Amino acid sequence: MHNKLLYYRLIPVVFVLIALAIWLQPAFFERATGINLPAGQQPQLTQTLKIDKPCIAEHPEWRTAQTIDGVEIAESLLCEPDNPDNVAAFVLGMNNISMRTFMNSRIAEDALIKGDDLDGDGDPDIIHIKLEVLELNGATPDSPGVFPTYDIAPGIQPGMWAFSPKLRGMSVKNFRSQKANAILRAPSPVIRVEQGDKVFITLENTHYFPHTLHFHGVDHAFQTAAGDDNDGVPVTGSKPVMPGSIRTYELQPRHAGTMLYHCHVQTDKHLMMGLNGMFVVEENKPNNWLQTFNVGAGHVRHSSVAIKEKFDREYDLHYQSIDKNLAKTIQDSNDIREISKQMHRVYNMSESNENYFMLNGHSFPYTLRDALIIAKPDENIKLRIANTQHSNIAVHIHGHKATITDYDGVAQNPAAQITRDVYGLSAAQRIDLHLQTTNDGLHSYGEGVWLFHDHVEMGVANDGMSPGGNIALLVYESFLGEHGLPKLRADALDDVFTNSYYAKQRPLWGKQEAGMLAPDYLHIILFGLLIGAIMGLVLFIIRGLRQEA
Ligand SMILES: [Cu+2]
Repeated sequence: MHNKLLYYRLIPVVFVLIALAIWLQPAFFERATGINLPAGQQPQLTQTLKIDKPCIAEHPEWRTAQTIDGVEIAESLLCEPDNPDNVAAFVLGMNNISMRTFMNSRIAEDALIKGDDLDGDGDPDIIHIKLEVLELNGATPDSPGVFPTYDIAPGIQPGMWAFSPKLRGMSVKNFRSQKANAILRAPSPVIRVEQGDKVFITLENTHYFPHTLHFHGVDHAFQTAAGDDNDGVPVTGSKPVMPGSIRTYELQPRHAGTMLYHCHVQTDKHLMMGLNGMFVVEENKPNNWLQTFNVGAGHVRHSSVAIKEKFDREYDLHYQSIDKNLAKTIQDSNDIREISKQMHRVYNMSESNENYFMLNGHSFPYTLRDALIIAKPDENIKLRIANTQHSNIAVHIHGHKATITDYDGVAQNPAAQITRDVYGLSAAQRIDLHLQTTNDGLHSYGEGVWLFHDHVEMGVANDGMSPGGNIALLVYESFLGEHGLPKLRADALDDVFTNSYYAKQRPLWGKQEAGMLAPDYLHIILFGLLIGAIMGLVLFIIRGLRQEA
């Protein structure tokens, strides 16, 4: 009788072993080793996996050099060039363009007004600019997805805000598309004015949060002529520009250089959400009709007179980063009170990470569409670089050493200018580079497809998946293919132009599922031993109980 109790007591042990065996079951274990997506990436999992075309070539006619309303617009060999009608409108002002140009742009008629020539040198000196605040990839009550969509890389749609020249019409491409139209994009546009211009910048706050404009490094008085806030800091000036209201800032910059502008309301979050842009003050020159906006940064297709005197090409390079958890706060709810609570009280910036790194509003591989530096041998190229990330950047150009001519918008004494191949920029810093493509073993090592990227390595990944982030290319024209993409190995981009790669569902080498890399022999052996132990124990119990009976 005593022994029979012992055999019954062994039965729960069998169940424990069975539970252990189920836990160790090889198939189950392989599923569990599949890479789990971080919370911020969950929406991508529900998308259909798709492979992108490296270049969509939507507007090949936008690439050629052309003259619109008398404005000369340089050729852009990029796969996704900007709309030349917008460039013409940004040079002349909405009040000086033809109806055809106006209809081909998506800009509001009061977004940019160019007025009197005060100094009589042939160009307008009174500039009225209207900016609004727009949201990308935000929550919408109309559908479970985000709206309007803006992919920084394949399948990656973080929530963002951007200043924009005041737009006209729909925020999307057309009635059948949820995609943001080409002007509504990251980063906030580069703004260009001339030394001595009287500039009036009106912020029309079309957004649900208060915002301001602060002109970082740009010569401006603390107060406007009427005594209103002109520095954009809610603590030292007026209350911020509340939703639905407007404020006009006034400046007449005396000093030329590469500067910034950004929102100064809870700057830690609003800046990282995308409310920052480059602000360039050009030297005063006769007949200097400037391209007031460079939407999305990148190639400047109508440079100033002073730049054309010294350089063959000019590029704006704007580095930005995104914390996926901060970006997600505007996607989780349609309720402004809830977004405000999550963003400003629950979210803790001191525990933040940067997950996505962008150059001119895109992360690799989309940087290949619109953020290339295209060059020819023996050229002089002007690069304006701004860092609006939290972290430092160390921009490195392969095959070249460029000269830093200006720091934070102030020219460096030519005798003290430094030529190097890594350019460090702390948060909010700017440098101007003179890139020479003379093949002399110092300034250039010759023609090719040369990488340029942040050498702080987390910057060259999309949420840890590399290659990604701010990787871009310096491509010589002789190495450029027909659609504005560099001539590369035929399958070089197959793996990265797919949303499954950045959703972490596809390994870099091979085409298998990421979760099925190799059998786990230790667990298979343990599983086998456990099954053996269970069977042995069951037989032992049955045999013992029979003997007792
Ligand atoms: Cu703001």
